[in-house]
Amino acid sequence: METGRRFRFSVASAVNPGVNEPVLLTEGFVENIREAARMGYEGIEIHVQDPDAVDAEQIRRACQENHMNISGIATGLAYAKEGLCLIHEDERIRKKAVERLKRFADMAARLGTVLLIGRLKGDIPDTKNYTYYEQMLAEGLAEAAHYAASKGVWIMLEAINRYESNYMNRAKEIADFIKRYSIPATKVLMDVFHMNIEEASVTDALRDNFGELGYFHIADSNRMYPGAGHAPLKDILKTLLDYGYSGYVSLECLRIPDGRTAALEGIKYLKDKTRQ
Ligand code: LER
Ligand code: MN
Repeated sequence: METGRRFRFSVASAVNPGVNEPVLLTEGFVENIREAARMGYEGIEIHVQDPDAVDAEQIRRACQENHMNISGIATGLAYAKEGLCLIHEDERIRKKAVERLKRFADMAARLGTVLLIGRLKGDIPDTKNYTYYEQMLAEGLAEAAHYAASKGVWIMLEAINRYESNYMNRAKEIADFIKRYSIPATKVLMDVFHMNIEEASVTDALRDNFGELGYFHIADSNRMYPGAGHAPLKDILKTLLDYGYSGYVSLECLRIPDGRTAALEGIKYLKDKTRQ
């Protein structure tokens, strides 16, 4: 088994996020990039509501100057702040969600990164009509994914817990959905916080679905920084090492006691537990 670390660490960031958004660096984009680099992260994840309101060129330059990469652009703020959703009853809102994803894909292409989609898949209002909504999700996502693929951009579809989205909460369900509907250029985003709620075993789910894994969110069981809870993080990191994972492991957790401390404690733990 290969054990050298091929994956890179990144940290979630946003400008002026809500108190419970799981992002750690919360100044302007440029300052967040500098701070992540100073802390020893190899990438930074940016949470954005509307890509048209963001200066992507400034972000690109800041990355270049600080030898940093954007690990991914998270899209959930478009759901949290505007209610955009791929299975909304109102067709105009569904269309707006797809159009927004295309603009996100343009931004991702400019920054050489991927799109992270989780909350935009929304809640099924009537689970008796499950297939109807699943098909609706597949239709919207396929349109966005075809557009993204034409720009060379991949989508990472996240398995999020039942309290944030009431369907497809486990890694295998996301992987099966992508295959069943032949959604192009799309892989699975696994997040320890959600997996700890939904999976029988986080490490088994990771192993069983490793072939479909494209991006990984890390936090401890209580969504605090790694080392502050009881998730089996040592086993999880060992599995990622053993399987030769080569994507990003991105720290997405709560600002407890504060974002800076959590980001510093997190990178210390992650580097320590993956040192060869
Ligand atoms: C987004 O990556 C995520 O994990 C959600 O739980 C944010 O609320
Ligand atoms: Mn996540």
